[in-house]
Amino acid sequence: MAVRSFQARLLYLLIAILVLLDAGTLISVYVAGQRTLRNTIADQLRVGSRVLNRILDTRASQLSDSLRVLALDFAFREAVASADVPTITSVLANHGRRIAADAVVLVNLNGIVTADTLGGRLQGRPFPFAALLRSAQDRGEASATVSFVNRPYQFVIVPVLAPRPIAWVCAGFEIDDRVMTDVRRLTSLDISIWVSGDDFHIAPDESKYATLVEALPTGDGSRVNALLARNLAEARKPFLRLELQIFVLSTIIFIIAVFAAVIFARTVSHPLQVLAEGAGRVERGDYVTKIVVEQEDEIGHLATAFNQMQSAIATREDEIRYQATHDALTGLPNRTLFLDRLSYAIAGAKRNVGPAIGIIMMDVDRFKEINDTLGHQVGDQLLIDIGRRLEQTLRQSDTVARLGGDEFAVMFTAPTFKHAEDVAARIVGAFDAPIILGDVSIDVNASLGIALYPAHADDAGTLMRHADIAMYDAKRDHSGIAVYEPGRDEHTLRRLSLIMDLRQAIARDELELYFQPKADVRSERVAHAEALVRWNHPRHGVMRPDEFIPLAEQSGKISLITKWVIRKAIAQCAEWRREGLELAVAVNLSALDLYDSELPVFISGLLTEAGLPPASIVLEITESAVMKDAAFAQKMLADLKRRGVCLAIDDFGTGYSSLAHLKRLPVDELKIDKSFVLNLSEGAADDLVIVRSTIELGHNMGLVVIAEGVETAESWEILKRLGCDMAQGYFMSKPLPAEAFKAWLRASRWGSA
Ligand code: G
Ligand code: G
Ligand code: MN
Repeated sequence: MAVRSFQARLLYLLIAILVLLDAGTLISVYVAGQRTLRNTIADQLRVGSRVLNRILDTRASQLSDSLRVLALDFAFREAVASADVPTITSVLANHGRRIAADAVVLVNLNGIVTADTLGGRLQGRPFPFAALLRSAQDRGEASATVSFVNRPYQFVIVPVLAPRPIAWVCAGFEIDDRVMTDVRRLTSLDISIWVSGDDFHIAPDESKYATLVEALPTGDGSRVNALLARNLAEARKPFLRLELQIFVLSTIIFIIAVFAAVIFARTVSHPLQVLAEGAGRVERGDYVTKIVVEQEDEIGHLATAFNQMQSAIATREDEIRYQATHDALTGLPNRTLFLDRLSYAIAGAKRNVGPAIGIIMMDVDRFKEINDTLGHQVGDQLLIDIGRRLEQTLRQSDTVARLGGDEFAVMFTAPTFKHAEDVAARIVGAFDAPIILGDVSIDVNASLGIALYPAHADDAGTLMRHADIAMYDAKRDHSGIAVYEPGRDEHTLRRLSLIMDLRQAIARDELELYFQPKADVRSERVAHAEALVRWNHPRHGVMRPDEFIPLAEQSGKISLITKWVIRKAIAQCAEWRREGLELAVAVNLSALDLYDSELPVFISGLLTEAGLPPASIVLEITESAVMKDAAFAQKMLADLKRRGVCLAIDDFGTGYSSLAHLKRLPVDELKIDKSFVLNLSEGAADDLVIVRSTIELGHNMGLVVIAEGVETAESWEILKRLGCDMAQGYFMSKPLPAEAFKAWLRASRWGSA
């Protein structure tokens, strides 16, 4: 806006200058024109006056000439000499008519009129124009303009010579229209002549005429005046044309100049406008778009300075925004930013019907104590490390924030309820290992409150409040994790608290191995014992792996458990051996264990340590685990096989193994899943076909085939008939604790060697 008005002001200024210039030119042209006009008219009038005088002079001398001819006429002279008045009068009349004189008078040397053509009106009287006569006496002849019978006249007087003057002859001519016409013709002036004292008077309109009044010389009392007048309109005509031309020309120049001024104003104001737009962009928060002014002048420098200022503002604003949205200690987003992102995520989820969002609020237990006993520096460092662990536990796209004090919050997409639990479990898992600060080892326990969008709240603020409530529930119940009330079903809570408990299970020695016999079908003797883990939970009692192995897998605990089981199984195997029980012990591996590349070395190491032949350990891997990443599993199994460990495919028939893959796997045993075996004794024809063909398949591939889930003697018999190598099931024994297993084996017919 300001720039536009600058451009306008510049333009107005330029146009004003142009208008002044133009007006000045026109005015001076007009003034000069007027002056010239005035001078010209004055000249014309002066010239007119001269012309009039010249015409009168010429006329006078012409009249004198013709009068002289009369004066020389012999008969006339004789008549004068003889004072023959009638003859004289007749000659005067004749001659006067010839020369078109209006009056002819003969004057004697005494100045008395002796004859006239006026009917003797002047006869005997003194000649009325004494001055004229005197002048003629002085110079020989004379002429004058006079007032005669109140009319303007020209009178000439010449002597009658014989040879000396004997009289004067005088002729008068009225100054009539012919004189005026001559003057008008020669000067383009209007003229009128009158006798003063006469009422004859033209009153020329001064606005239309320029006039000059001339008193013609008479030499006698009365006056003859001539008025010369110039028509102003006419006189101005050429000037008007010139002025019009100049006006048109200057108008054209003016229009061109205005165009030029507009272009100039734009040129000058455009870079300013660009600067103003740039400033406007900065005001709107655009710190990226630079000003482009390709000028080397002051405006160019201004643009450069402006761009630098823009970057500086951007940097500073970034800093300020960072400080405003981040926690100074940990560098994590603060409550403001967390709330912001949460609102944004919820808005996005609402719009796109996107995935649900989960938040977890976490409060470090007994942080105040830690702070008070170990000092603020340790406390600060602890908070930093906690933030770091949280970040490492979560995905890059998740948000970890410090809300203040010892309170943290995380936000993540939670497509399912279970997903949120997994995240909580992972967080708990992240603090299994103590945080080491200098020479202090700090066990971090925290209370976690979970709340989900859209299940628990519709907006960010409410969701955070709900997570907060859940967190205090967790603190109060010492449950570690709590979900906001409406979603707090038994199952979830149990799972979550189990995850918490699992951390301590190994340390508190709550895990135990049970053993179930695998008997050789032909010899009817126990050949292997399958180790099956149990968890003696302080509150829930003996727990089966189906319930806690998946939790261990989710919370990253599975490899710890697998290693514990393997160590325990090998130890048990070695112990039995020392006691004279030669049994191979089977251990179940989780699908995740196949990714633990340390496992083969770990197992070999333990076997060597225990002094056991590698084949005394059988590793059972489910068919689906093997098929999940067949190439990877194959490598892992090959490694284990090279080390002499026995391998079995567990739950065979439940997955979809490709025979091609199966053929390539370096396994020794095939365990037919119990779902095909359990109903064999009830004459399930389908199962019989499957079991029979599986046994044949296994044998064709050179594998030992074992059936699990053998509960009856009939099933046993069928398997024996089908040529199955080994059997496992309640028909022989349920899984038993190590001591019970040993006792059973000693007492049972399956064990007596
Ligand atoms: O016998 P029981 O009902 O406890 O076994 C249930 C399931 O748990 C079985 O499929 C068995 O393979 C699995 N299982 C038992 N012990 C372990 C173990 O130590 N590790 C793993 N990964 N699975 C086990
Ligand atoms: O890992 P595997 O799937 O082989 O584990 C064997 C599982 O089968 C254990 O949970 C064990 O308790 C169970 N089991 C063993 N024998 C029998 C049986 O005869 N009947 C039934 N129903 N379950 C059995
Ligand atoms: Mn098994």
